[in-house]
Amino acid sequence: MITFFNHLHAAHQGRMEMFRGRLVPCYEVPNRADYVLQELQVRPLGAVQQPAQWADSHIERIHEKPYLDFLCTAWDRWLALDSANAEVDILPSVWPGPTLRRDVQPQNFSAQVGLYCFDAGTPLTAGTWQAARAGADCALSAAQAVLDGEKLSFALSRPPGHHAGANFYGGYCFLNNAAIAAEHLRQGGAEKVAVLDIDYHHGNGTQACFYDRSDVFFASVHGDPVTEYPFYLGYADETGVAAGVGANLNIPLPRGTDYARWAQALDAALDAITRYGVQALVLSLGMDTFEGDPISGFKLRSDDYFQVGARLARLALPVVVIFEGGYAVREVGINAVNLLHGLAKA
Ligand code: Q9C
Ligand code: ZN
Repeated sequence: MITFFNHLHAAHQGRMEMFRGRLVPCYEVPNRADYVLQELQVRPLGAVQQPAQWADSHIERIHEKPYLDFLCTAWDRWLALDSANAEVDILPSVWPGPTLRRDVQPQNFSAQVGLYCFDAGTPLTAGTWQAARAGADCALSAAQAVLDGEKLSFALSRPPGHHAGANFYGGYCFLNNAAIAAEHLRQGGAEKVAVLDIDYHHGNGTQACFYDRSDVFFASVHGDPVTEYPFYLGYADETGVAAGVGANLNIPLPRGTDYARWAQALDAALDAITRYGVQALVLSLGMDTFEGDPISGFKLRSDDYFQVGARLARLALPVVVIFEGGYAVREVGINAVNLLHGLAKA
């Protein structure tokens, strides 16, 4: 395995997120990635490298230009409004809900924040763009490694990506690293690829990126959106549109699901990927399925992740692993590295 890591991830350090009418400390913190790196040093799986610096054109294959322009200028515009804003992060307070227009971009800064951001839990901070951009470089380098013949690569970056879409952010995510990696595999010659998302939360952004495409199969096992974030996508009847009909598989599971039941759902997703017939896999690796996760509801234990990795290895596909969620910070490294060892050694 080859791992791509960039210290710039730590430049994204949200202070507070909105929860039940209060601002509470962010769950998506820099030491999440550092704990994984540390555990990879204890139980190594190959080289850890800095990513190459990739041109913006690779990111623009997934994200719209006006959205990227907003992201990379937002912090400076925020400071220009009031220099005291340096002490607080950007959160939206108004959104284009039903009957309101999304096809115009108001000049007002707060209005633009609400246009692009779909929740109040995703602070945009001084270093968000730099961290997210370096994360996309990790994803591109990891995809390139597989194109160059590696069996397994790992983009160890944050912020995560799977809730972000062509022109929106939310769920702690800004740039969709898994989608960027999948598209890079396609451009590099893989005719069909699959994205398998095993984060606790449905990867609404990734699904949206590929919903009308037959060349990228999206499969996700996640907490049932009827009770779990992101609530408004991730149901079993979402099977794709147009050319993408049959290329989207959602397996929602109830809060409280244990490993035995979760592993059945994983096997169903793996069978579907095998039947679809792809040349490479992108794994959106969220570790928030862990029983100790503070914001999630599945019951997987640390030892289970070895078996998860071994199950994934049965696909016998090259895999680009993208780090997503997982908020039990002290265990996130052990759990992620357990899975990677199961995958690499099987
Ligand atoms: N009080 C990822 O795992 N809301 N995103 C949680 C907690 C948002 C999770 C509310 C959860 C987003 C990548
Ligand atoms: Zn998650």
